[in-house]
Amino acid sequence: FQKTMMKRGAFIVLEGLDRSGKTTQAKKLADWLKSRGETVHLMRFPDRDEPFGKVIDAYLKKEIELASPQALHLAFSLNRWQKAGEIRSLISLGTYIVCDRYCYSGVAYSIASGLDEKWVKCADIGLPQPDIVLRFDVDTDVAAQRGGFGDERLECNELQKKVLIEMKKLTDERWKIVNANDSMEGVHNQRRKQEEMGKMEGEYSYDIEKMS
Ligand code: 2DT
Repeated sequence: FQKTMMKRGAFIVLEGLDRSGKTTQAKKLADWLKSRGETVHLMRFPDRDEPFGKVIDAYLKKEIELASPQALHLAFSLNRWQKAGEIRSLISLGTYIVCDRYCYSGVAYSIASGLDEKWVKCADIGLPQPDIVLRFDVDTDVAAQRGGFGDERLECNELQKKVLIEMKKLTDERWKIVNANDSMEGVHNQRRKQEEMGKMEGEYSYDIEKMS
């Protein structure tokens, strides 16, 4: 008998500080992949439409309080777990997922906010693992020129510096660093070259082993 083989897609995560331009770049990357004939699904975390994401959204907008930073951390993680099945099936159907933030933001922000590193990493173990993580690095003065912070919680310079330190600690060989100080097009071209290096063809594992 003949077995039909379907090409798997890929799971591409963009991480970086606020105002590093990753949301814009996620869209540009998605358009570029589409222009090459791929099926692409844009995703972002927190996904503010999902039930736990609605709680996160209300908290970030200072509409509600949460009883503990641990509760907030778990809400961010639950928000991802709610999407885990969808991520797996989209990839197995050949879709490219371009995802603005993932568990690395979860871990980095929570550790930067003072939570225990070991505890923080547990909640995300077993989530679908990205094929590649692009880290958008931006200097704080360049970021400042791109406009001020909004009104949401977690938007403050002091926290951002700590987040960057934690994010760097999570960086391993699957990550690519993008110099996000460049212009919008410059950043896009850097990142495109990285995709063309063929990093996304490797074996795929669902477990975030590195985080255990
Ligand atoms: P956006 O500005 O990208 O919507 O993010 N955050 C995000 C966490 O603290 N933990 C997480 O797991 C995730 C995904 C980063 C809103 C803020 O939420 C932070 C900024």
